[in-house]
Amino acid sequence: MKKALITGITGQDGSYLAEFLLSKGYEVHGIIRRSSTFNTHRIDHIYIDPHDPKARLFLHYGDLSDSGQLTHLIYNIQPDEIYHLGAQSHVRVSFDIPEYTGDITGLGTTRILEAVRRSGIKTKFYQASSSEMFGASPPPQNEKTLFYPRSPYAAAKVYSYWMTVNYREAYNLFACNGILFNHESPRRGETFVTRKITRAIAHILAGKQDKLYLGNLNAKRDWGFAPEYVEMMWLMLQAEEPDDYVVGTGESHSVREFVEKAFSYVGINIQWHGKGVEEKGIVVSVDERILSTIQPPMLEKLKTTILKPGYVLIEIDPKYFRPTEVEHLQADITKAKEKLGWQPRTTFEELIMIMVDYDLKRLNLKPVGEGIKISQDKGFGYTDHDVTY
Ligand code: NDP
Ligand code: GDR
Repeated sequence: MKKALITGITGQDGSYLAEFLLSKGYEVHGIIRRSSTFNTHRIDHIYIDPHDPKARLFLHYGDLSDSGQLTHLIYNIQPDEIYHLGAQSHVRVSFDIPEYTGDITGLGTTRILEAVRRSGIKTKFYQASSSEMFGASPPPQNEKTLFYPRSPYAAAKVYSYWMTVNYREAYNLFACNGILFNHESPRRGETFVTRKITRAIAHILAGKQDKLYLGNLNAKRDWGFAPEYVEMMWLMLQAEEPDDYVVGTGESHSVREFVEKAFSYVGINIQWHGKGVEEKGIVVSVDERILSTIQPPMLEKLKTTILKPGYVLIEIDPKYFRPTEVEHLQADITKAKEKLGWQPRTTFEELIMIMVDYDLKRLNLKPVGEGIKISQDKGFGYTDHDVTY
């Protein structure tokens, strides 16, 4: 049985990757942080008591700032593959805590690489590199595009990228960088823009929120579906030779488009008025479709308050602007397609439907339905867990 070690197992990608590796027959070890509140909700459904002989998922306390424990774990577990996904992963937050971000997102990678080298074990290593490293370099971006980081987060990821390349060249380590463009899912952290929007829609329809405040609506991203991207992480470590790959969809859309499509999926049509920080998203019409998702008493209330033409539903709050922004990311995935035969299978529109439906279900609202059907057809192992945590 192959053994994998995942840092960041409690995050969006870590949870999908753990599921995927368990389905491939792996024994999976994950590093979790001590927290005063539970932080394992994304993996609770796959965890079984380690005393059970069937257990194949094991969790260990550790932190990317603590090299002693990282070395101890790597030496004792002796994983065949290490997936290093742990990071302070929020770009906006990295401007507030640049030093911490450098320590965890940057130096954390070196701590793992050194732990591998010093423990002398034979393992393969995956580094969660990011399209943010391309920053101001114009699209489309591929493996040869110049890095031009625009945040402390991106600078830390560039450092980690090159440390990974260096350990490959200096010590012959089987080490790969997956340069992943934005990927989302019902498990996406709630402060990233896609999930913030889909979650707000559910809260608005449940009568728990009456406005959505956003930052830069013009930024363009290449948004894909996270469960497909973790398969690519695994594929990279199964290749003959270690290499670096760009992973994305090849399509790019603005935050504005995401907002419009997500709201129109539940029947709320938005039009934009004004410019810059004065811009507002105003309800222009509400389709019949919305009637099916909300219970009558709430529907009547919302119809007289926020679900009526002219209501200002979206406003700009400059606190969500970044001191330096990444305006346009769009992947050129030629290499991933040609060398590893990987390609994305979920469209932008499908991704939005999936995320909105799961957020509606979470608040006990009736999902529109297409998103749930698409995710089930894709067989990505959605369980009740995805709507109850
Ligand atoms: P998340 O933010 O959802 O997860 C981050 C994980 O890192 C969590 O498990 C978190 O633990 C853990 N972590 C944070 N700080 C530490 C620390 N000091 N010590 C140990 N673990 C820590 O990120 P995603 O799943 O979205 O992304 C996974 C990786 O891929 C990250 O490195 C991210 O930067 C990178 N990436 C993500 C992309 C995306 O679009 N999602 C695109 C490209 C790269 P806890 O749960 O306790 O907070
Ligand atoms: P990003 O994701 O910075 O690309 O990093 P995020 O969803 O935070 O931002 C995407 C774009 O949306 C704009 N935006 C807002 N963003 C947030 N979070 N909140 C808002 O209210 C808002 N309004 C507009 C942002 O300015 C930005 O342009 C993600 C993370 O997962 C990284 O870890 C990963 O490396 C990259 O994707 C690829």
